[in-house]
Amino acid sequence: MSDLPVFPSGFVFGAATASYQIEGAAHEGGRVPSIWDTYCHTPGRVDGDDTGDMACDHYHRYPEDVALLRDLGVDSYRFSIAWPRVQPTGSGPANAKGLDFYSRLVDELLEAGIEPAATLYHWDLPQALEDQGGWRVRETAERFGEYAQIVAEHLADRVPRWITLNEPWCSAFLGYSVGRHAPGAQEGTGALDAAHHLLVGHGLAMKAMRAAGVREAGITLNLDRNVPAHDTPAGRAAAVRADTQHNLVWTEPILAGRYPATEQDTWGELITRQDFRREGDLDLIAQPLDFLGINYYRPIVVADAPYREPDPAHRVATDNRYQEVPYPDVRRTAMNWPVVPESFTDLLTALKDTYGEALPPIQITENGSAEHDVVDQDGGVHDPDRVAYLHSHLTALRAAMDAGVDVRGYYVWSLLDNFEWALGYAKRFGLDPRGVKAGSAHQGAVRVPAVCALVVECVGDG
Ligand code: IFM
Repeated sequence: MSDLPVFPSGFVFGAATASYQIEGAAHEGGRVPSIWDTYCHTPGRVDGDDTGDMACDHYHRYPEDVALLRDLGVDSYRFSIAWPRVQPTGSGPANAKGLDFYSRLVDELLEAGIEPAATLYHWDLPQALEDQGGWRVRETAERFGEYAQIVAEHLADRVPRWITLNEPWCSAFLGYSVGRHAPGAQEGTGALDAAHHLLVGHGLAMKAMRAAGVREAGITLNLDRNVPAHDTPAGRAAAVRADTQHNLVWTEPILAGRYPATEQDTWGELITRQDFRREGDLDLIAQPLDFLGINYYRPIVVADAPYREPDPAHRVATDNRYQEVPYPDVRRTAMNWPVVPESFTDLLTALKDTYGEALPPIQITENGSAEHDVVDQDGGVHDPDRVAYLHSHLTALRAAMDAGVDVRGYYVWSLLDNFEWALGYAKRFGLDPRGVKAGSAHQGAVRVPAVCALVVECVGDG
């Protein structure tokens, strides 16, 4: 490809996955159920009643997957550690077999010349902790700090880059308000408690990782670009409420050491009770980061709307007087997400404008697209839509860097087609079609490596 953007030498290109989405081996090596096992095994929760029981069988096939990464030519691999494998009930001593699995994976990566980047929490909370209140209760944050200590002490010498939480928005709001992610709750204050305890857990994990001597530590947020549908005072205020719920609830405490000034307008009566916040929490949450991880996929257009539930006693935390409206006239991915690469540039430059020097270097820890891939007559998946998506988003990323945003790396989501949460296996984000359902036309297909070429060709020495 001739018009590929060129990135500075030292810029990290990688691919990402998450434990429950690829590992399988749900009952092996001492692993016990997480909230996602429970959720998937509750009929009707996940499309097709799919589960992560087997997923891509990465637990057994990780050497093949590391070989794929090596052939792809990436510098780094971002994976997540399953808490219920390492500390099955979420407290007490470590499970040696669980730690050993990740130790073997890390060694295999290092031998292949690939830098490991580990996420401590990509949503698989031990079910035993959910039974005691889950993220609604502060004890879960404390347990998370202890788990972080166990893992970091074991792997800090070989894993240079660490991420505390992946997309806490999904854990708090999809999990405890929308109910479309495990544990499937639909609550008001419970979800706000969860958001705060995730932040506290992040702070405790940062402390534990620093004590264990990790080289680089940060958090990954799925920041959204919330665009007002109408350029009116009401339309702009609705976009600010969406921004508060999606972004500011995390970026304000983490980057600026304060709670969002707009939280009262966003949550009204639900945020009046603040006993979940303790003195000293903001200092814990706002510890310096070595990088901010950002997962970015699409913009969201929002319009002003009344509460869906007028009675605050029955209102969920994501009912904030706005509604999403369709993005006009653009291509959509198989997730029905609009493809608007320039909004990626806008998100990053706006973040820089807002936080200035307080914004740490950025790692794009996920970006990619699910597409309606077709297996061609030659048995290959030629991926034109995914190639176009990645190409345009890498160009948009480079534009943000040219505008002064300090971005150090980019990880494609995802290495493998895998378990896409409540949507099961129907949505394919992978550079490799491993995680497809048995019997699907995609089984055994070979992905033509245009995407791979795209990733490695972008590195120049500018
Ligand atoms: O598959 C997910 C991933 O687990 C978290 N970020 C978004 C991806 C695509 O939906």
